[in-house]
Amino acid sequence: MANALVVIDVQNDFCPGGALAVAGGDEIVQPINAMMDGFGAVILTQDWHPAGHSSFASSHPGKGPYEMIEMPYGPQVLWPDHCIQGSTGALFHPDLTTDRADLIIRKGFNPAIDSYSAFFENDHTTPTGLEGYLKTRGIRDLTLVGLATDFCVNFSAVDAARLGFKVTVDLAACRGIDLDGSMAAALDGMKAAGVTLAGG
Ligand code: VGL
Ligand code: ZN
Repeated sequence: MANALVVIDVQNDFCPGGALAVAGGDEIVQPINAMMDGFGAVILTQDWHPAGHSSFASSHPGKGPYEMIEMPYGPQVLWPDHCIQGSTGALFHPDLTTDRADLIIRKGFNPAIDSYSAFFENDHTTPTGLEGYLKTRGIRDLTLVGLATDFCVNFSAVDAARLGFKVTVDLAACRGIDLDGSMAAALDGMKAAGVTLAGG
């Protein structure tokens, strides 16, 4: 079966009680587990930042979380410290089925560049390797679920569509942050990129 379920960042810090909690983030865990048997491959992504990462507001004196800054690769939202390598917040939600994962891909480990997408860092050029992994396995058909709809799911889905994958985002198994209208923009952007939005 040449299809894959790509589960984006279902980690403690993006769930209620976490450092960058997404409302209802934990509600999607059981639905995602239930979807896994319908796919030939299951891939999990893990946001994985070194302490002091350039996307953290704490790394920019005078700046606060959710403010914008200009990075060499373009505008960047500043976030609360989250998903620090080795921390409890970076672990997958304890109820997420991880045994079914063929691959766990980590992203955001470059201190100077954020990485929302599972395919490219935020410079839109440095690859994570996921494209090669999927294509060499003959996987062309992707369903994306996870957190957050308007950031990492959105960037991953748009990149995947541009790379020629057939992409569905199952919105019933996603939750968003919605910063300054980012949810509506993300839904429009995904549609424009040719992503199929299901479960909304
Ligand atoms: C994410 C903000 C910062 C996400 C990751 O998983 O959507 N958002 N890092
Ligand atoms: Zn992050």
